[in-house]
Amino acid sequence: MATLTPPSIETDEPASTHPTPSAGPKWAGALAGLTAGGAALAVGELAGATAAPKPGPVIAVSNRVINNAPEWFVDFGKSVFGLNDKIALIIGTVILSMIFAAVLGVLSVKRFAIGAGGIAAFGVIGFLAIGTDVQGGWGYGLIVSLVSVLAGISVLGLLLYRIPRAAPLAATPPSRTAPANPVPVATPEVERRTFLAWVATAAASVGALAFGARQLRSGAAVEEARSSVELQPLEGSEAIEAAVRTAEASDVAATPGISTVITPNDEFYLIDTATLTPQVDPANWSLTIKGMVDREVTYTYDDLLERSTTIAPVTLSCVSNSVGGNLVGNAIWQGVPLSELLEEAGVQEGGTQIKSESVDGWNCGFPTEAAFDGRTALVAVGMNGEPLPVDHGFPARLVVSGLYGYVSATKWLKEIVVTTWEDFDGFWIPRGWSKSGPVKTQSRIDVPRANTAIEPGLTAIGGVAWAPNTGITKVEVQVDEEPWIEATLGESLGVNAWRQWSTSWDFEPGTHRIRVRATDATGNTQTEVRTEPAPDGASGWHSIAIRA
Ligand SMILES: Nc1nc2c(c(=O)[nH]1)N[C@H]1C(S)=C(S)[C@@H](COP(=O)(O)O)O[C@H]1N2
Ligand SMILES: [Mo]
Repeated sequence: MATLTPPSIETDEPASTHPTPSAGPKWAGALAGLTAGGAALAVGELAGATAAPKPGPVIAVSNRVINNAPEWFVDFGKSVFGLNDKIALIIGTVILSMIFAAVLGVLSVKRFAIGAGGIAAFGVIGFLAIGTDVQGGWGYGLIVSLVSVLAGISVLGLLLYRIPRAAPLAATPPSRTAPANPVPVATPEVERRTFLAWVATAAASVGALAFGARQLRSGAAVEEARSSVELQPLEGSEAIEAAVRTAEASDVAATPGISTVITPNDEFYLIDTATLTPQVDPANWSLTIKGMVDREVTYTYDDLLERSTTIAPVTLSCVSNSVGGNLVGNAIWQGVPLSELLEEAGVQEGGTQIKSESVDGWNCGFPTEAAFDGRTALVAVGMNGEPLPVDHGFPARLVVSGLYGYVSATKWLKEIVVTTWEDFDGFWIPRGWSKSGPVKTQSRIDVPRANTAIEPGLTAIGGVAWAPNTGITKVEVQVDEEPWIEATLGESLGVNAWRQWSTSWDFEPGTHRIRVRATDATGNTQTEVRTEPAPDGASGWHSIAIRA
């Protein structure tokens, strides 16, 4: 009787290339397991790092072990790794986990459930360790373990799905008469390469995640160190605070929408080349002054904190700020005068340039003169009464009034080198920016906002103007082609700080142009000639259009 059973398949290979009991060499299983284990750990650590200082799975497990292990075990760890016991234990935990994961991977080639179950068991250990940790917690532990287990099982499944076959296709004797197989069949070599490519991709992602986790964690640690810093209470600060209060209480400051006298730290513009904000632990940081000096000097963070008795409002501006732009801010900086530190090092004859470098290798330079000509030039540790925010250069940065940031304001400062003007060009100089970077006098209209509609009638016009080192003495405003009118200036915080200005105008219905120009204390009025920011800062009058 004819049978309905399909014709038997003549190869011992299944039609699909999915993992089957017989498929996959041990080495491939081990690799899949290792990668999956790595993924589980990295994802768990990343999830944990977002809640730092709560411990991630590795630390939590290490803590459990260190709290419960016999002494001989801890000693063994120390003798093997020659490191402190905690680090040895962390490394040990990771290595043990990896061995376990590799074994699981080998077993999973036969039965995926073994691998999945093993990773889940792993997760339970992590969960218990985090749950019982003094800094951990059960809810947090559950989330971290769940995402970690999910990541591990997914990666294991993904890789096992692509595992190369253990037995080459040639196990089926080639038939001489059969036509060439029309379906392209992956050769073992191709399969092996594909699998390795998947492993490599997954491993690279694991590396990136682990790096991200480490970065997040060190960020949290540095933020913690920063929040425990106490700046010197200063006598001079009271006078400045009083001046700020007066300025903020003035009619000009009351103009709705005008920039504040002091730019709050979290609103202060941010510019740097760092892809990852440097996380500098002040305990392991110091500032060295070297180069053309009589003696090399080094200062710890505490040295600088103790000596940071100078406080000054300084408007910092980026050379890339276009006319009317917002890459400018006014803060009160607290620090040590650069001249003091340079004098201790003893600048030698001919040392005409102050080069400074950050922990992440960015650098810049300005004339030595700027440190000694009486302007505010600080190694700053404080910004608006707080330790420097991490983004703004914690633990220390340079602030030099009257110079754009790109030639002077090194954040995460590490080193100051006295050199000659000719011998060194800062980071931005070969990239098309001028070697000298004095700040150009500028003024900006904050309100009304450009390209908005206002009610016809009497309307406040206001903004800020700055001419660091010189000070602003006059701001004028022009509406359409009407005569220029002089604005009222806000209270001055000193020559280095921007100054608010305001006036008002009775607008007829229709579109209008408003322009502003400032005059500094030397009598120079801003040039009308518009230039681009490159190479040495934008010039020209800020001009806006509005509709009444
Ligand atoms: N380490 C480092 N410091 C740096 C920079 C940088 O890229 N790296 N950029 C400079 C530039 S161009 C400017 S305008 C100021 C900006 O400082 P802020 O981000 O605190 O506003 O920092 C300066 N200091
Ligand atoms: Mo800048």
